[in-house]
Amino acid sequence: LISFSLRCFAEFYVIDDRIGLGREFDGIGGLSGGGATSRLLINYEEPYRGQILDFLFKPNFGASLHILKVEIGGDAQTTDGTEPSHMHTKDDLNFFRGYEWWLMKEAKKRNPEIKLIGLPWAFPGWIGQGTQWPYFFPNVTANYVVSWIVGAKQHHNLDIDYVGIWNEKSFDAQYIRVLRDTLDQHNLTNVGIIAADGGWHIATVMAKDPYLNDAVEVIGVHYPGTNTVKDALWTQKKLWSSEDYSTFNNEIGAGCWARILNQNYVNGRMTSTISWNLIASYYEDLSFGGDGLMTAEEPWSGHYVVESPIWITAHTTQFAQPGWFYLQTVGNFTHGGSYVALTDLKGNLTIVIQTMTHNHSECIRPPLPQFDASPQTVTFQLKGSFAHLTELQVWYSKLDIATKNNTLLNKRSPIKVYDGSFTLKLDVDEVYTITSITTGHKGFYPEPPKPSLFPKNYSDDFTVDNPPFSEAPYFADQTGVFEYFRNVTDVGPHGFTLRQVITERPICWATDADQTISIIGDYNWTDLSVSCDVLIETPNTGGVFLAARVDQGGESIRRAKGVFYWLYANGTYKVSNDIGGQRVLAEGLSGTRAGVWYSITLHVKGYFAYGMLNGYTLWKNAVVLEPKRGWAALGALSFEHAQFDNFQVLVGS
Ligand code: 147
Repeated sequence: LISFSLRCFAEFYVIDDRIGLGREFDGIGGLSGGGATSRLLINYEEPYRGQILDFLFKPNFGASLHILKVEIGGDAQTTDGTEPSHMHTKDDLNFFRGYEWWLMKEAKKRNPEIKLIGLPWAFPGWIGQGTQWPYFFPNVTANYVVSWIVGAKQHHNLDIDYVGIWNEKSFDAQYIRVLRDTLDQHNLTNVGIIAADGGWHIATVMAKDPYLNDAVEVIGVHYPGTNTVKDALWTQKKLWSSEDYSTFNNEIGAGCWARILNQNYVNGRMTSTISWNLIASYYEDLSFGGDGLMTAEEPWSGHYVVESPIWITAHTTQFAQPGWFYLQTVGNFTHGGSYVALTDLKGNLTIVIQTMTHNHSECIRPPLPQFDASPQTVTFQLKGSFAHLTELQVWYSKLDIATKNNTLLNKRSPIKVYDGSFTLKLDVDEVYTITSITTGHKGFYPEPPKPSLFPKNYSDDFTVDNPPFSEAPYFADQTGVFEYFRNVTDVGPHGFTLRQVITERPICWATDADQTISIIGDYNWTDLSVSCDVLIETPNTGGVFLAARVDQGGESIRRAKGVFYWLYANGTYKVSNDIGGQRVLAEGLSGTRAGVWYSITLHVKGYFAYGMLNGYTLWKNAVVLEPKRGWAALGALSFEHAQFDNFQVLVGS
């Protein structure tokens, strides 16, 4: 009875700037990479590709992101694939690999103010000079990272704003200082260092090490659960959740995102939150499928989905910009939920409110302590610079998990403010933006094409003069890097090929396979025939493979099973059930060697497989009990050069 009667009255919340401001707002971002999370996006055709980019980056349209963070490719597996380095070897330098350059330029085209961040997950092997450690030669690593920033400007006119250390691995104070010095020596004094993309431990070290403290501009932590620690607050540095979210992008993902965007400041004083990932543009059966602000994983059909987290993002991004300030008057409501208030210091005010319930806003990590949220009436009293406001715009979302009948970024009639105050009846799982900003807009494009399966008859001869991207469509490298190659020594039919180019194990982030592999197609493929021309480049010890039913990729690529048809330079072949070649289904002589092109076909149907070499059956009746399904793939026995041409897959034949 008491609680019932209490709820009939509104709770009061004051919005006031006379007591001073809170921290400067640094923006909301998305992360491409860590790894290969935008792999399929580049292969979308226009106009769909441009539409997707508009939903991500165009101001006053969709997510309208303030920050784009990208992986500095390190040639190694970093969650959903490998991203190429700009320096595969120490004498190599190439700024036209992968898709992050393209993505950053597309983001800048739409929003010239967008901030750019680069962070390595992995490094090419030569960085460690045999040690497999990036801090052994701090100068080498710092020069490598700075060369990426210099090249971004030189070749793409991109100004990188921030750079990180080593994603979620240990940091090294000496390296961070060397990196700062190296940046300064290159006149990159404006590039800020974010450290260390892991836990809060760095804050404690910074408190004791003034040189480290000077070198670091932003303390960036991952998945902070909206909380901070004393040591971090004591540094007086900017605090960012530099990677967060990683939750499937349904209503619960949107609830997670709404809650942390608000409470990362309310509870943790973090002034930026960056979503892993920006867009789920990788085969969904790889690690963490669908954990992006929206989904675009079918370039062959053009189908994409603007998921609810896009509109949750817009609730903040379209109504407050980096450089605005949070007010000190932010907080949690009595009956669950929270609010932040921001101002541009020119009289504008934006209040963002979220009332997510516990079970509808759990993120992938960390565990969310239990809390209650229930309908409530709140009255805001505007004071100081905001006392004179008479009308505010209202944008509204409600995530209805049960019916999926969501309301997303709905413009409602403006609120009249009487005597500096207004009252809202809040239900649960809602987001409100109450603002003096009048430029908000819910962007719209006609429905994209319907979803469709990967083509059942697909081929690629890799013949592209001056390819705009280094990678062939739909191939998703899981260990090693496969690039278009102009084979100038071949005067015959193999002048244009696909080549595996990594010849040394990288300084890994995850556990790359000992073999190199690129997957393609549909995870549900069972019966198919896959053909390719292959060239082993390494005499005696080299080898290549073609595979079907590859059942794993991403961080578990080492454990991939499937049907692997190997040809070796030593004159033998093998059929194995695993990428490691341990479970042998068939083996024998093939007469194959390095430097000669061979045409091979792998045919799998039901429980049986056979293989052809140059048009003749080399082996047959290999028994395949498992796996039942998986991608097609090609690759090499180790980190070695190898080439592929005239790839073809025929499904169900
Ligand atoms: C992060 C990585 O930084 C991302 O590249 C991506 O893999 C993402 C997927 O959720 O996760 O790495 C983490 C892996 C494990 C934990 C936290 C972050 N963990 O167990 O707390």
